[in-house]
Amino acid sequence: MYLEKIRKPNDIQRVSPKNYKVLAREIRDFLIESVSRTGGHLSSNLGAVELTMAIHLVFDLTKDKVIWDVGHQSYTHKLLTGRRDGFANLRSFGGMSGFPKRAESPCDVFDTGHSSTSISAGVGMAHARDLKSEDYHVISVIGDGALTGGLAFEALDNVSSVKGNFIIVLNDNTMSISENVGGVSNFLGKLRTSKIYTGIKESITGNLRRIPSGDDIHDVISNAKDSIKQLVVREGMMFEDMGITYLGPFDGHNINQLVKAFRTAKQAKGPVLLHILTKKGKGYPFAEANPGKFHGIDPFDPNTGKLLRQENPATYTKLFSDCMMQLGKQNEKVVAITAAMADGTGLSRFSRHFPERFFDVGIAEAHAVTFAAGLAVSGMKPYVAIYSSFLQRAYDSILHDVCMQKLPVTFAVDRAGIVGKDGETHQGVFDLSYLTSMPNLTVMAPKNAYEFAQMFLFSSTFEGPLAIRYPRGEALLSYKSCNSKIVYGKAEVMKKASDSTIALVAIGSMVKTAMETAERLAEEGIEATVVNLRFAKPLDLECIRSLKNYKNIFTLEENVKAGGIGEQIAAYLMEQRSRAKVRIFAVPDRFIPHGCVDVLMRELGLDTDHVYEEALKAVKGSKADHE
Ligand SMILES: Cc1ncc(C[n+]2csc(CCOP(=O)(O)OP(=O)(O)O)c2C)c(N)n1
Repeated sequence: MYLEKIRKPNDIQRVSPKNYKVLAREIRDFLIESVSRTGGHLSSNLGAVELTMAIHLVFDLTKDKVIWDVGHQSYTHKLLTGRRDGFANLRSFGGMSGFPKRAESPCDVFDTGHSSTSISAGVGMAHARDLKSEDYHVISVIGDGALTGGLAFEALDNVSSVKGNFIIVLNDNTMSISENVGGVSNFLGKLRTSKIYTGIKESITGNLRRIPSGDDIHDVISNAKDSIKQLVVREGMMFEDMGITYLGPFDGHNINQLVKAFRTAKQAKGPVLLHILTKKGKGYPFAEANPGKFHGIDPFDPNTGKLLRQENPATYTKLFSDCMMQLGKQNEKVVAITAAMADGTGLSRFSRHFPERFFDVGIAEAHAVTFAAGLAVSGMKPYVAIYSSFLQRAYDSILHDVCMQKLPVTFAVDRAGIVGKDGETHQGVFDLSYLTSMPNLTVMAPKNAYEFAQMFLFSSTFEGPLAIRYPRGEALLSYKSCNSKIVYGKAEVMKKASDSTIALVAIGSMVKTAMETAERLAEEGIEATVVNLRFAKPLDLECIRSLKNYKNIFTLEENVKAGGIGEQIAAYLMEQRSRAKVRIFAVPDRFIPHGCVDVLMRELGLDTDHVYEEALKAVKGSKADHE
């Protein structure tokens, strides 16, 4: 076992070249076995094994800096920097993160999770190095999917300002989570397959084969560059014209070729782009055949590739898929937009039935929203489905392009609230705050599956900007009987107490917690009023005013406290001169790490047990005050 001998950064450099292939196989076997137990990102990691090994063989990971775009492909990097034991608790609370974390290792130089940041951060690091006259290499590893993000292009535009060595590794597997689409993908496709490109490839490999060590390397690079300049296809010239030396494409599973390519790139002055072709899921037939399924996967049987726990069909995402089918059939103006997440958001079915009304714009959330604004201003009825944390990318587009012009765009904000194992970068806990701060935007959150469907029905005739936020996972089927008709801006009173001891005012997923708390209080002979807000904006002020004389008002939301519904309700009650003791249950002012949703909710004090205990204390406290 060569992998066992790798206990710290640079240990891989002691492995003899003749054993590289065996080590690659060991890494793949380890990853498949380990991810099959814990779940995690598999396909992208299997594709990046040789690429990562080559980086670790050529660079000094104790000082050179590698930035992993998105970071979901960094498992081999974790293994090669001595974190093998961490895989036993990958992505569980207190365990190792599934993404690069500076707090986890000095070899993780930049935290990632959201796409397309690596070149920007790399350009910054390279400039800092040069300004401080320091000596290390900066390498940004970006996928062809992440390259569709606008931020990556903004960085490319700025790359030529770097005078020292800066390496961009383009890990091109033709896939985003699913098939990569759009102009960038077409452009890379041409670069991969053009006849002239074969000439370049041979020419470069020829040069690489001749690469000696030491000073002669510069001649080799300039020879390689000249031959590229002569032979490069128009597409490769795009990088060259931006001041970036284009080298490639290279076979991303040929470790010896990759090592040579990195050695060449390491010697270059200024920015170099290495175009590396990989296969997503490489070396595990089930993942090669279905890379999308194994992109991010729950625990599975490694022998069959089957999930250990069958997926629950009744997720909110699945319901959204059903709603979109219905809306698409009813109204031919309905169009659906995703930013490279057709499967994740549930839009795949819509895309098959209404291909001409479906748009995958790539990992480009801001563009997705402004594009939707363009569709809406021209008479279409766009639905933009984006996960809560990724929608942060589109803040200004929602505000400036949709809300200011009151355009009828509906945002399906999936994965809102605590999402669990992807951790800090993926928790969807800011949307209620930033969305409710936007004039003209209506913001709703359903308590259960039935209300979810009603809200999308409501959206079909609604004529302004609208966001519907809902959590990851299973859709709640309880409280069916509580479903009153949705009226704009109106909350639903689910339980009305005969006294004014305590009211629980909740939104979305937290309505269940409020109802469970009320049921347990009832067992103690305490009556509680429960309000399901439905609308985070506009808040039902009439309903909130009616609670003004309550002794205790608890607000519950799966969102940060700052700017959330609790603070807004408390401010309103204060204006109304209410004497109620308001207690806000919300996500605290810190980034929430990875872990199971239940565990995290307990940690945050947002579980029923905690709310109930606090409610009991509050009620007893107010009785004591009274006596
Ligand atoms: C801003 C943002 N939007 C969406 C995602 C979800 N996402 C994670 S990985 C991925 C695809 C990345 O494709 P690529 O860069 O080609 O890497 P690969 O997985 O193919 O190696 C997407 C869309 C994200 N992480 N960040």
